[in-house]
Amino acid sequence: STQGEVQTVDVGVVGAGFAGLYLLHRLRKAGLSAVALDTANDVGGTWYWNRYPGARCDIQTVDYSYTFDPELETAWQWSEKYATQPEILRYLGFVADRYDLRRDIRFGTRVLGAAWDQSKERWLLTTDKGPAVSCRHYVMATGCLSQPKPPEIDGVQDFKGEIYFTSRWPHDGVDLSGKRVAVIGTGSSAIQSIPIIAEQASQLTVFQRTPNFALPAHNGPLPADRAAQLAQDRNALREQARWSLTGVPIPPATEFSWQMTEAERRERFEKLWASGDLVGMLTQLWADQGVDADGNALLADLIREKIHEIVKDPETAEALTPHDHPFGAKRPCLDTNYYQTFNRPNVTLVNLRQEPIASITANGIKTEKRSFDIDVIVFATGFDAMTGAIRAVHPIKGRGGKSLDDSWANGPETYLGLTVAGFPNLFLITGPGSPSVLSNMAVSIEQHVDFVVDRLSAMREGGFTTIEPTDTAQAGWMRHMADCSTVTLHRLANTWYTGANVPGKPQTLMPYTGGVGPYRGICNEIVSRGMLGFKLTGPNGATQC
Ligand code: NA7
Repeated sequence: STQGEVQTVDVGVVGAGFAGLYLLHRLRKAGLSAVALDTANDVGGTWYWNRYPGARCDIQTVDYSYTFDPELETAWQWSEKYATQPEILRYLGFVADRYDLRRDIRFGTRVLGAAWDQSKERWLLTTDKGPAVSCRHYVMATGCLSQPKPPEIDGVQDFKGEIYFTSRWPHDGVDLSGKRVAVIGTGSSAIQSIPIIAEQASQLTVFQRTPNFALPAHNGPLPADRAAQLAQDRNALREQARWSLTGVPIPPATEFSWQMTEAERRERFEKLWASGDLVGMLTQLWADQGVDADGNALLADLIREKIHEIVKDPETAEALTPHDHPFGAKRPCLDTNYYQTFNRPNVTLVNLRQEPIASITANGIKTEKRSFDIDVIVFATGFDAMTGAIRAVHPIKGRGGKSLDDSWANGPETYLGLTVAGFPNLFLITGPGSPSVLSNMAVSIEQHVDFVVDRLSAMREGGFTTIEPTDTAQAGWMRHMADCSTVTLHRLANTWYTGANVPGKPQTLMPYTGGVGPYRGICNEIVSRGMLGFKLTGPNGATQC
């Protein structure tokens, strides 16, 4: 109901992307009233904004899909192994229509701040448009890579040409033909867009700070074997994904690198290189590649060799070759003709490790050694990952007016990456402390949404109105996070996983590295042990577990 300036619902949701849409569907089925607010003018979240040329999924799209409704799964067919952004956005629109979700979404609306009112046991979300929202439960479904990072380069405001961010690409596209284009950054967004921009621009100059590992996607129609497997036993495949390490139904390697001859290792590698499967390369080569620096180096060297084979100019090849981090410790990419693009006569790589950008000027970009005349600058400079979009709602004030900024001054602290001590009835979908960006997001999102909605239903049945993790449980989870992070190699790279890409951001490995299946097992066990680590209160009393 909307009374005066306040809309009153059971659950207030921020975000109408993959997570927000499924959440609305499940909440409605559970008989809970909800509204989702999104700054965008339509559904889609990250797939609404990231419309840069070449934007695609890099998990096979049959796996990057909702699995909650078998009928939905047969009603929608993906056209490619790795779907494009427009196709994924159409899919999310299709889902919104099919379950009639748009009527519960307020588009073009930013949530400005959120405050917990202890006397009412409700959150109040203030907005920049329309009524504020009073809700019992407040769910951030804001995504992990949705808050763009500012350019952080002097002189941007002096530039007279056009400026675009891959993460905010204009909806009617950009005509780059005949233009001198600069791309700043060589992360996934850059690696996907550079080959296409190079075909349109008269001249493309790529400004690279850190080289990244990329594998060929070998995109094409949905592979026949996967289609057949799915048709035969969809449920078993989905269940396998849910209990896997990464949320993708492929078995990890069990043999170690040292159990193979060099020839055997190379053969396995060549097979995976030809298969065009990022998760495959991350998990199926040999068992020690993600956990042991030596096992990893054997793989990284094979990719380095490939880069030198593809890129003709040896100096450019070497500049494109990562030496600073283990493969997989920074998010590797899936590409279509990325390295090949540097063989084009109209493409130049500028190695910022040798000549950092001094400033952006009216006509272009100046490094410490050279000046480049540029018509269009494309910033593919990434995101304030995992915490940026959560903290963009500012302030979030929990019990006793305590702000999330204070609680997270040394980095995000959560219980299960889902809840925060001192912030009753707040849930973070795929928040820091959960597998999130180290997994197939579709699988992790469904698991979190199911957990939240099942818990809210159980609370209603049990007569509880608030839920909050204890300080002890949260400290224990952070300890477990730290323990898990010593096992994998992610801690050995400065990346957006650790907050290193944002100046001044506290550095801590934010995603949970214990794996999707083990994480699911922990969540299930917490439920079966009477909500271990949570405190629930309500008119019927309180329980501290
Ligand atoms: P990423 O992966 O964070 O990439 C951003 C790139 O921009 C990366 O190469 C950065 O270099 C570079 N960068 C950032 N700031 C600067 C400045 N100031 N100067 C020069 N270069 C800079 O973001 P993406 O959008 O490509 O991908 C994000 C994820 O989305 C992707 O992994 C998929 O999971 C989907 P750095 O490495 O920090 O030296």
